[in-house]
Amino acid sequence: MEIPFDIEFIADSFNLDGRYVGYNVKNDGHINSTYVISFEDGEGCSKKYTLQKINTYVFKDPDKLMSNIVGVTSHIKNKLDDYERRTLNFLPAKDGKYYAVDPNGDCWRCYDYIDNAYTCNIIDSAEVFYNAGKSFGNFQKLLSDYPIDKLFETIPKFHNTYSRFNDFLKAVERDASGRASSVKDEIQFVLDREADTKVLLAELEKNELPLRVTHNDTKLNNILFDSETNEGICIIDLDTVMPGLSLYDFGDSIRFGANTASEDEKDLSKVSLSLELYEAYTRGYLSTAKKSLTEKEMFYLPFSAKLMTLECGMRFLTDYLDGDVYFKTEYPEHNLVRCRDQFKLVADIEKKYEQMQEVTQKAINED
Ligand code: GN1
Ligand code: MG
Repeated sequence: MEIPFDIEFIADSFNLDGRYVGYNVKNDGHINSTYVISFEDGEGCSKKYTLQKINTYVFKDPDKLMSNIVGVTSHIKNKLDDYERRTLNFLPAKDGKYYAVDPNGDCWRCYDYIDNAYTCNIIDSAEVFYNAGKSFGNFQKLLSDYPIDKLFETIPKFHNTYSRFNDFLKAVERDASGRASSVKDEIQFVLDREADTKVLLAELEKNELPLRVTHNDTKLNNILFDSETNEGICIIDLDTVMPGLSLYDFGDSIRFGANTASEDEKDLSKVSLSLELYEAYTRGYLSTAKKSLTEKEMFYLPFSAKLMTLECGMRFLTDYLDGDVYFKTEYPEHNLVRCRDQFKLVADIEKKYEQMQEVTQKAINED
């Protein structure tokens, strides 16, 4: 585990009430490092905050990043009465900026911790996944009138799958880690699907699919669920909120949440697409988002699940070839395990594609 810089010292860059008590590490994401810090007032009351080190290798411009996030959370806040538990509340540092820089040059941000809520990495209840779909559908709806031109592209071409494909080809060519010869089957798996990487981009170019404000990282563990009601209350990890296709968000949710195994399961026989979970998410998502979606967007829902899974697997493989420079890894083959997991899921989606189309049509017709 990474040894954090003095957390108390960093916390002191923000105006936080009470006396610092300690911190816990949160191990959810592959990009940023997250700590929950506790404070206490004189009378035994405690208050928690989330302190997060921004990964500036991935997000090169923290000012633009925080401008997007504060803009979007303020927009949501203005629309909701019970916003305290429904959107993140970022706290300015003492100098007024929404992040603080430590003596090592690392950037940190801080927001109120939302209590009595949980995140999940794997789901076995269709009801919770229905609620996940409802939450991301609602997020899309809340931001449907957010001015797209106020958003910075924090990671250019983030879900441009064809551009990701070309990055992958370059990584194969460079072979920086000397691993390319050991992953020939995985490389071929991607090459066989080059045509898929261009489908949605071609529709966007023809104006057949609309550009929207999207989250772009709609993993199940980016939703906070209420501990009592299991309702999805708050969407978190807003770093990649950018202009995008609604299909990126739908597809990425299915990729992660409708997998019967975790994203880094080594036993590939456990990896498959659960049609039951696919159906639950689709119904939940359409219950909140359907009115704002076009026919074409709905037509591509099953395809987006395949595409986002392929893209993510390709990114893990690219990073494996590059020598694990982007995603946090816990052991040397971690990115390869993740890649194989994603490709197994792509293959299973291809097998179940017609059934996914039928389920989707049924959910569209439902009202
Ligand atoms: C990263 O930060 P986290 O773990 O929620 C990544 C996503 C990938 C995901 C794969 C900024 O998300 O794009 O889909 O890992 N985020 C970034 O699990 O690259
Ligand atoms: Mg996350």
